[in-house]
Amino acid sequence: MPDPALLIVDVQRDFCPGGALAVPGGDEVVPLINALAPQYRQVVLTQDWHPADHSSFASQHDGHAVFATKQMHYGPQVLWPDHCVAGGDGAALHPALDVPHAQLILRKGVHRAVDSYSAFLEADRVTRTGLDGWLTSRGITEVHVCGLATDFCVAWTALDARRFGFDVTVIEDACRAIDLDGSLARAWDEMAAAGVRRARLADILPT
Ligand code: VGL
Ligand code: ZN
Repeated sequence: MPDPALLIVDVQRDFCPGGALAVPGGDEVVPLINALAPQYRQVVLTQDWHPADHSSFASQHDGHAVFATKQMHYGPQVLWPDHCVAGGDGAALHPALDVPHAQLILRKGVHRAVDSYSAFLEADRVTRTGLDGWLTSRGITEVHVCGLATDFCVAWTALDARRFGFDVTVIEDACRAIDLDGSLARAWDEMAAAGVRRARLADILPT
C-alpha cells in the first residue's frame, strides 16, 4: 500500500498577499491544504528561513534591482526582496494553516551564502537538508507536494524528490506561482520531463 507523505512548501505570511514576496493568490491554498492534509498520515511543513543578510536578497547587492538575476558561485540566482527572515513575522506559517498532525517543520535557506528553493538540496546542489534521510528512514517512497511557489520552491522540491528516487505528484490546484519571465511554464516542463505527476485536489479528496 503506498502511503505518500504530504510536503507542504512555504505557506508563510511573506508569500501571501500583504507579505514581502507575495505570490498572487498565495493565501487561497490555505483552506485547500487544510482539507487535503488529513488524507495523509505523514506531513512535512517547510519554511523558507533566511538570515537577515541573506545573499538572495537584492538589498545585499549594490546596484542590483529586485528580481534581477546575478551569477553566484553556485549558478544564477534571482535577487528577491528581503523575505522570510528567521524568527520574523513574515517567516511565520500562515496563521490559518491548520495541520496539527504535521510531524516535521523543515527550515531551509538558512545559510547566508547559498539559497535553497528545494527542501532536499541547497542551491550549491551538494548540501543536503536531511529531508531525504528523514523520509527514507520512515519507509516513505512517495511524496505529494503542494504550497508556494509552484515555479520555485515547489518545483525544485519536486525535482529533487525525483533525484532522490521518490515517486512524486504535485497537487497543482493546491499551489500558486510567482511566474517570473515564463518560469511557471518552464517549471512544469522540467517536472514533466523528470517524471513528476500532476494531480488535482479532487483526485485526492474523498467524494
Ligand atoms: C521562494 C523565492 C525565494 C519560494 C522562496 O518559496 O518559492 N521563492 N524564496
Ligand atoms: Zn527565499
